[in-house]
Amino acid sequence: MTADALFLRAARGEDTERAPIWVMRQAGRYLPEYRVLKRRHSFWELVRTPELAVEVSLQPVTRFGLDAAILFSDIMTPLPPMGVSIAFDPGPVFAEPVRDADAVDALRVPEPGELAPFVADALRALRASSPVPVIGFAGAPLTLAAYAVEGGGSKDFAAFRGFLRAQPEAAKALLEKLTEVTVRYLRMQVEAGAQAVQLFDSWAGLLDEPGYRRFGLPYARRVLDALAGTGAPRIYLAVGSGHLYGAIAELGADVVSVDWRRPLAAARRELRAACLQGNLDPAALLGPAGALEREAQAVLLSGLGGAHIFNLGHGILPQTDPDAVDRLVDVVRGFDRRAAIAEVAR
Ligand code: 1CP
Repeated sequence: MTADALFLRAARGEDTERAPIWVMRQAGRYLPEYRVLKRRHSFWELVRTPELAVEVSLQPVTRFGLDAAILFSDIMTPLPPMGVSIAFDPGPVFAEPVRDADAVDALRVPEPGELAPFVADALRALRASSPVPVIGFAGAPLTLAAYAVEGGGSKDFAAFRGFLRAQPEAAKALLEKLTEVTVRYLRMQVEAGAQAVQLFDSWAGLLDEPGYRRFGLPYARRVLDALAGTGAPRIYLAVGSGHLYGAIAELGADVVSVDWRRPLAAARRELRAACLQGNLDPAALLGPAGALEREAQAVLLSGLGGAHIFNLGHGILPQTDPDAVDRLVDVVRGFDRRAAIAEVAR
């Protein structure tokens, strides 16, 4: 894979001739070939066996001809080495939520070599076999803390939001440990071959701006700063976070992922990021072909003001028909950004 691959050029801020495309959660339950493997292996088995993780990572790249491969893993992967036990059903379920200062004290901050060595092995193998650039990823400290305190997924993370108020010192101690682990984990991924990294702050949008500035931004910024010297572009994603764009602009991410609630052209002014990623509503893949094409074209047009990586605004839905992804890839590949800019200028 050469350094001038389309995805990496866009991620570094270049206004490319066409928008590269990859899809969040591109490997997973909507793909029949994934479901075949899932009948024989548990989720953790797929993640912890490098040959299987590589096979799953490449499934969507091979099928659709996408412009980047993301390692098949989960944002929870670095947490068991810290001393917590997590099952998947299908989302993460913690054996014991982290709810007080003693539980935070008990968490270990493992050395890089103890942190998921199977991830480093999988990334080396993926880098060697992938025809396109390889993306590594981690959960942002705030989002990992939300799961750890809540004990799993939730619509509103009420226990976590209560914890931030009732035990702010314990919350900060937890965020400190998660920040250190995330820095080590992402550095390890870049050393193993990840050519870009995405920091998933999926639940940052639950907080108001003062809350985000206190419990989200400083920790995410430390993670991104620690990766700045590696040369791997750093992508930041926070869903439903339009009210935080003023703060997110201060993060210094190379790429900001935008969801469908905000048009890319408006987000570009507010975020001042060199490159935007997004932002098709994943539900567009559930509708008729004509509507999908129109919505995708609107995203492509809205992205013309600078570097753009085409993606969904959030993860692909499990009920998506893979043929719809094929149609989407055709639309994005067929869209000549230079010609479109000339057209708009006329
Ligand atoms: O096979 C199955 O049934 C398990 C479903 C599944 C899959 C396919 C989970 C459980 N995780 C994954 C893979 C995964 N998770 C990837 C794969 C790489 C890719 O192809 O994109 C990635 C990047 C993630 C990251 C992840 N896990 C996030 C951040 C992204 C986002 O959607 O905001 C989050 C929040 C998780 C937690 C998680 N893991 C799994 C589920 C179902 C969830 C959501 C739980 C919840 O909040 O309810």
